[in-house]
Amino acid sequence: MRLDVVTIFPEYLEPLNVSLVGKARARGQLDVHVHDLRQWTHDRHNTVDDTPYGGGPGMVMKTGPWGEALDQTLADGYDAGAHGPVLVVPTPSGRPFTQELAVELSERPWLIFTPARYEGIDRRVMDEYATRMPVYEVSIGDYVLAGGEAAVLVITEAVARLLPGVLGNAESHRDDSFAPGAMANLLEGPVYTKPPEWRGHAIPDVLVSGHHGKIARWRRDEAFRRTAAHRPDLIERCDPAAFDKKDRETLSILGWAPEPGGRFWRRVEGVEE
Ligand code: 6GU
Repeated sequence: MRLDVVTIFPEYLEPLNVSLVGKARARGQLDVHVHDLRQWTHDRHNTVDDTPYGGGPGMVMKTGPWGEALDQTLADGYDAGAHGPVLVVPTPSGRPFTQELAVELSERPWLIFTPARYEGIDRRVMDEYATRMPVYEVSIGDYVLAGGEAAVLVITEAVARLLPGVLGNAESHRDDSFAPGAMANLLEGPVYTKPPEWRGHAIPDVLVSGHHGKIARWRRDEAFRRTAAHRPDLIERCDPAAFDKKDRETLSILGWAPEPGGRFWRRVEGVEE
């Protein structure tokens, strides 16, 4: 996979040399190119922003530098044999970045990121490139960052670990929270390693019982417990038909019951946590 990032803070992308993404680069699984947007400015002050039409606070990133940057990034990539580019525009007003979108992006051969500072990029830049390639405007959560660079790091890490051969163990995705499959929509429960007792805290006995069925059941119950506590919205989205008898029992103990006639679960009032 080829990744291009155009930014006014190339040094912000240094973490792409570290850990999983850094190793994927070193192994040639990821071909990363970080570009300084200011190289496509032509004035003495390397200006990339200007005041917004219609007034209001803050500044807007200008069309000119982005247009030249993206034209050249596309031309260089195509020359190097890349194909099928997708433009990924990090913005708090984008669609939510989810595991599903990470999977979709991991299946593309070439991602071009345009992290913005200030109030964002002149709309016409996205409109122009949308005529040439898919454009994904993406938000990584319901909070506002000072710029999109940290979001590029987040998205890149989520995507890179899904590329074939990047994670050591191909099984490692299977139980991810948010992975499709049996545990879909459940968060992962707690994990433990040696020693069996630490500062008076013992590990749950079931984990050393050698009984794989009981261990799987315990893990699933813990996943329900954690999901109910941290992400009740995920429980509400579940189809009760997807649950077995013990799942229903566990949920009922946690204070959840099927909506009469509906497909959603709802919290029952008056049940203790
Ligand atoms: Cl992608 N960018 C910025 N600036 N803020 C955000 C975001 C992105 N996602 C959530 N907040």
